[in-house]
Amino acid sequence: MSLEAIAVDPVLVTVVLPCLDEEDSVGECVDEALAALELAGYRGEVLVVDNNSTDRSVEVAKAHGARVVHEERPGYGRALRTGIEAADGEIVVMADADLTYDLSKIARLVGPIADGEADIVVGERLSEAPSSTMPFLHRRVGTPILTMLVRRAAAGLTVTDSQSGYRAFRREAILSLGLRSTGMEFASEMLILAGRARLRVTETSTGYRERTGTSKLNTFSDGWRHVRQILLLAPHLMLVAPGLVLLAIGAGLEVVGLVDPAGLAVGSLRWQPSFISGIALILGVQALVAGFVLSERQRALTGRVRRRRGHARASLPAACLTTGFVAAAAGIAIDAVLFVLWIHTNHTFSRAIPLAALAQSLVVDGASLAGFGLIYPIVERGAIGSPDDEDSRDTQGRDTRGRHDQIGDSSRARSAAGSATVLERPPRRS
Ligand SMILES: Nc1nc2c(ncn2[C@@H]2O[C@H](COP(=O)(O)OP(=O)(O)OP(=O)(O)O)[C@@H](O)[C@H]2O)c(=O)[nH]1
Ligand SMILES: [Mg+2]
Repeated sequence: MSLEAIAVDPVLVTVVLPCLDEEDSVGECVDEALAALELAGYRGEVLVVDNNSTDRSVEVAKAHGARVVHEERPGYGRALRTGIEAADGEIVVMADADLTYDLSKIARLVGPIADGEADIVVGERLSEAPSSTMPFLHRRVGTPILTMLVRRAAAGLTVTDSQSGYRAFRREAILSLGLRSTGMEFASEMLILAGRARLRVTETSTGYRERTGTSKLNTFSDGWRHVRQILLLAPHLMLVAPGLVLLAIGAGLEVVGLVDPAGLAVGSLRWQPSFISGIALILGVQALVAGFVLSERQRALTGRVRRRRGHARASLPAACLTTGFVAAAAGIAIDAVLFVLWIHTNHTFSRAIPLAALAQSLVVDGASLAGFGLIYPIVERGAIGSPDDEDSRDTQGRDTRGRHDQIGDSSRARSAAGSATVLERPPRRS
């Protein structure tokens, strides 16, 4: 093929395969992907992203015609981010190098994107996967729960398998999301941010095959990384909403305790709701405070700080400090009254228990709120008197700390061709 022909006919599809010690399967994956691209008539390449594999993965991948990128820093998400940045194609397909995804079905994923009908197409695994391909815990517990959370965090996304690692997308659209995760939680982060950016996300069934070689997935630590990622991106979902529910339950049970101080009859026993009410009120406030802190950090990192609301936010710590002191003082006052009544009367005051529970919640919640109001402005500004305080905000007041390490960052893209990442191209297949 002449140089002119290559110039007018650029690579359309890059298949990115993160690879860590997959010598037994990576070659077959590369073959399958190249054959599928050829069959579909797409000009394409296969890009294997290696993370210091200790076996012959790199050698095998190159021998089968893949371009290989070395990423020094570990992690599935990190490898994919490097691969997407290094991809030549305007459409990227991501998959595993372990033969689980049927790469002969690449056209099903690429087609809607090439036709301009979607920005991301997810290869759904569960409906056509034999039960032997996935542990029960992943299929019936982990994937459905994470998918439910991802869908809610992404506002309106309709995918049924958020944990599939077989996806095709417009490279530019994904770069514009500024993905930052380094591990398996990359899969959740991509869909949540894509949903929020109103990218067109669709799904097509691609099945799932039994893995060759050893899994790199750790059910619990990687599961937790997903949950943590969703928590950070959607604190309203996992902290603010549960916090409000707990507050409502706590307040409701406190009223029940005051109305009927003898407690509720449960069979031959009586249940005193004041204790659980105190716990719910305390946990509810803690969840709200944590949710607020996380959503503020999230807004700052994504630059979604609006000037008009900035004043309301600035006064919030002061409001928390005042409310906290008032609540704690009210709790102490109730305790003092109960103490005086206890000293001066010889019988137990019937509403003493619900009132003592309320006083306890007010003191703990008040102290938490006041502590938050006191500490938050200091934490938000960074170290007290830090000379970098001013430097960490850009001209629109956005927090720029930590923003360098995200996909699509141009300086990082440049370094990808430099020290951390070394690109190696095999001779092009004719
Ligand atoms: N480059 C690189 N690749 C990784 C890393 N961790 C995992 N991979 C690759 O990413 C893909 C996904 O990892 P898997 O172990 O298959 O995880 P999984 O698909 O969630 O789990 P299984 O269902 O057991 O396959 C595989 O091709 C791995 O070789 C890493 O740290 N660096
Ligand atoms: Mg896999």
